[in-house]
Amino acid sequence: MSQLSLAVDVGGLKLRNPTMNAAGVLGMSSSLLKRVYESGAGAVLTKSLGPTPRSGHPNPTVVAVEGGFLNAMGLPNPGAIHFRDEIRKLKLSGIPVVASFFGASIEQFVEVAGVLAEAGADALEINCSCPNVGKERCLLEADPDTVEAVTAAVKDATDLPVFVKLTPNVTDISEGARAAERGGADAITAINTLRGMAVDVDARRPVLANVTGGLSGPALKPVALRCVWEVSESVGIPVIGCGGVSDWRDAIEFLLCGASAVQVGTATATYGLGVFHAVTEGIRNYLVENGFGAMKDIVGLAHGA
Ligand code: RRO
Repeated sequence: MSQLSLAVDVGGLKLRNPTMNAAGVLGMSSSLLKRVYESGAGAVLTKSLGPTPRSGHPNPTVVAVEGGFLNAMGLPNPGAIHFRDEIRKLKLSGIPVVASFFGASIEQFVEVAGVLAEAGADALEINCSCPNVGKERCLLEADPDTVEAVTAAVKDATDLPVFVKLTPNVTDISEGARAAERGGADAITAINTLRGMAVDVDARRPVLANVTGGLSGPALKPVALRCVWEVSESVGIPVIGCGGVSDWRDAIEFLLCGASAVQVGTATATYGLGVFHAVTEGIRNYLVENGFGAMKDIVGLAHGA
């Protein structure tokens, strides 16, 4: 096996390879995230953390659908302050940590960012794209002006790289991407889940207690690829692809569309943690077999010269 390096710098965050777990997947404890890193991820992401503990929505919160899952977790999390020790434990092991976080106001975003930076996070991912809660709890699918203002306020409050995770539940995702870039974002994560629903024909009711949820998994991949394509044509900062990455071919598709790194979520449930090693080694083999000397050589290649 060739040892071509897959190391990458994503908006100032240096990674040994371009894979991470998606926020919300396996991010509830340092022990799980340590396993993610030991399984080969380049960095780990926490579950989205807010200013106070939240228990989330009532069950059922997850349902398997054609090509993936619908979730309506409702932002369950222990609160940023209670998660500080988990971040510290990961840092003691030298693991790059991206802290995903949210707030109901710009002030809350800034407050939580401060807690996570102080705990030792290496980068922050602003979640202003949760599909499952109202605007009063998270700046839901935030409009471009709000994305810009939140990003600028967080960037003012910290020296850490700041990623902004965007929602696909808008007409034009490039507006949100440009707004994040104007606010000073160091990278864009595209995309969060796509709103959908499932119906139980026997109960004649929606399956999820929340009625709607966010679609993840292979069914989301074509939408995510399109979003990465459009975002990478709209901004000059790196893009992190997220949505339906299950194997190395999916990852290569995202890189060709303009992503510099990928996040893996649903596939960890389908294939287990071995997916990180399989994706990175598959990328490495693809580069070597096709005569590329570095990963950056294929980022955005599908856009043409
Ligand atoms: O917790 C959730 O319901 C959730 C979040 Br915060 C998110 O960003 N995306 C998602 O699909 N679910």
